[in-house]
Amino acid sequence: MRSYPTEREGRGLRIAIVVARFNHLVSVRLLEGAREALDTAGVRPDDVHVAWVPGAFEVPLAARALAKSGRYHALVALGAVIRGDTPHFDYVCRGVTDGLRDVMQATGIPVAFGVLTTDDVDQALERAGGAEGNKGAEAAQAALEMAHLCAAVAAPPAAEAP
Ligand code: INI
Repeated sequence: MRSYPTEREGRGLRIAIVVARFNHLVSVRLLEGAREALDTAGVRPDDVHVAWVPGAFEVPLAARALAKSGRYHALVALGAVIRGDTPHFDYVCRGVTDGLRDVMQATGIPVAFGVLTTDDVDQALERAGGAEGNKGAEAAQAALEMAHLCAAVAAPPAAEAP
């Protein structure tokens, strides 16, 4: 059995981040986690492009445009959807999850999912640099790994293919 190597090196990769402004206090922490993780992995700051959108519901449309541009090896989607008293939460969650899945499937560009869906703001902050880590950083690392995997599957020289 041969496995594709797990690779999270950032040098030479160009990454787009789409971040929802809604629940801004949480979003900026997710963005900082993602930025730090990409920097640590070796992605050049000039190769990290950030697109702000109003809320999580708008994230898939911006992600689609960025993915279709052909400029990026992978995308990172960030935001926080926090449960309220109405079913609105469910519709926004479904919109962003289904939408991002569709973007990946339509374009073949990896989209890492760093959109929090929580019951309250404390749960969100715990996952945005608090006790539960930073899901923005985790999403950034997932984006790098998937960029390498997709590149390896698409174009391995025959002798090196698993
Ligand atoms: N958008 C979020 O990103 N998080 C939320 O918690 C949220 N809530 O709760 O309403 C939210 N709503 C806005 C939505 O994403 C759109 O921006 C808006 O409906 C305009 O299309």
